[in-house]
Amino acid sequence: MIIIGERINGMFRDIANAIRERNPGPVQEWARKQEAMGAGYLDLNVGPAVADRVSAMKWLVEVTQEVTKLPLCLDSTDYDAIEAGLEVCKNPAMINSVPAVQEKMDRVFAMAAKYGAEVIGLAMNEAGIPKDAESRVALAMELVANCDAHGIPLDKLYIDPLALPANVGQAHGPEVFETLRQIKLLSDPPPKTTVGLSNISQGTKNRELLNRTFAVMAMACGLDSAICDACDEELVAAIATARILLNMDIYCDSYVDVFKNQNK
Ligand code: THG
Repeated sequence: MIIIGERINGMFRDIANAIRERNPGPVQEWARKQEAMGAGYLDLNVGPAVADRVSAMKWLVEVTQEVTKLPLCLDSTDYDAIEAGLEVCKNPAMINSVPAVQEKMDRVFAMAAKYGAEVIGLAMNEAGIPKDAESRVALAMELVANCDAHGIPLDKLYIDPLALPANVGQAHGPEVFETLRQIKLLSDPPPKTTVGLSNISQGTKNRELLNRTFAVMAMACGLDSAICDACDEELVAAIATARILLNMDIYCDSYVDVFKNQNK
């Protein structure tokens, strides 16, 4: 399972300040730290409070690329900001994200085809996030059809069934797991899957335990990636361990890497 590091997000005060002051230090420090912990992508989100999202996203991409070659996951509901980021990305990026809303899919999949980007498609539409797995899968199918219509290989599409905080959306948990299982039956090759892992524990106690328990349960349902805290060592260890138990690492590489400095 691929870790998409969540930390370069204006939701965090240090990153919000860094963006406002155009101070690359904290952004580059988190980029290096997340890469060292094994992140495969870095999520970049300018946050809710920024004045000019277009120039902020462009700046985030530029300063992040100065210190890492990791692919970037451009996280915004402002597609002008995403496009500004794509224009300056040196490597193919991931667009985060598009709901199953026709005019948004038209713009985002066209942009993805133009820039060779991967896309996260959200299992939601104008009516919001459905309660049950069946409706989430129906929206995933719309995303698959639109992705295919733009000639984008389906394994460049990541479906996000949308994980909600366990304290307000407990009933969604089993529906998310069932959605993950069914998505793998939608097409050949099937789309990939992702989830915003830390959503699960927002506003709860014992956040790390909820996050890592959800991660391994979702992995058993076929989760391919997660936007998550790459610097949570216990989470990284749990993911590496689940990879072994799911026979994803023939040579147990990620397990050996994570535990190489321990003699237990
Ligand atoms: N799906 C997709 N993209 C996403 C999400 C998703 N991007 C954003 C988000 N959800 C995933 N990223 C985060 C990042 C941080 C937190 C949760 C999800 C988080 N932040 C602390 C909090 O809210 O308590 C902030 C604490 C602080 O301010 O220090 O939990 O679902 N496709």
